[in-house]
Amino acid sequence: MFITFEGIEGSGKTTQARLLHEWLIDNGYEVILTREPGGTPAAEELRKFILSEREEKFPEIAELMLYMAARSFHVQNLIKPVLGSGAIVISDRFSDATLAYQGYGRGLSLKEIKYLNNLATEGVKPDITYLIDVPVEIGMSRIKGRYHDRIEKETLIFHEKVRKGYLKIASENPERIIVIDGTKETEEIFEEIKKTIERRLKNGI
Ligand code: T5A
Repeated sequence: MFITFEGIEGSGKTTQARLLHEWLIDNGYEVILTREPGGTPAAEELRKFILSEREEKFPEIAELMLYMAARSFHVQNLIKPVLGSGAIVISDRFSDATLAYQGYGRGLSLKEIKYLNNLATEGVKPDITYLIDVPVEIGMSRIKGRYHDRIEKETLIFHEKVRKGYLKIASENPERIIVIDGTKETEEIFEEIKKTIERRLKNGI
């Protein structure tokens, strides 16, 4: 089973991905928690490159290609082998993030991103995606005061576009993407996630 978590900055997706990881381990499942960009040594190096400030202009196309390159390392060297071994993979962000950020946020072609995603993922798709949805002001207020990377420093308008993009992607993939109200308490959100996962595990997906 391949589970992904998505959402804007400060939505609480990392918190929920960690809780689910712990809960599955406690229940005897073999499961790994990974993230994008990152997850393998090469992809983590690319993450540092992508998210750090540079003196020269960072072309949007270069950004897109680097996310895809990181995804390719991640899929080939970690996600595919682990899924192949029968274990569960939880990824904090995956291909929907590129559609939301580079597509809806930056305005790059959705069609081209879908094509590149298909190449980078080798057709690997999540079985379930949790979109933790919060208004941008709430997400931003939660991460106030900590270091902000290159993408987090984008304008509120950019993050609004990303949020709307995520909701659009969810409306187009209702069988895969579960939208969760991320403004609730952490424990309440996790109870909701746990219920859907228990059902899926019982039904064998
Ligand atoms: N990106 C990524 C792209 O542009 N394209 C791509 O293709 C991909 C893969 C990656 C960056 O790259 C971009 C998106 C990102 O800008 P990241 O590390 O995944 O970076 O992204 P972040 O959004 O920065 O991840 P964070 O871990 O910072 O944020 P989360 O996961 O949304 O939030 P979390 O769980 O760490 O929580 C943030 C704070 O809120 C609190 C937590 O305790 C924490 O302090 N919190 C809550 N507070 C109240 N109520 C709740 N329910 C709470 N849940 C958590």
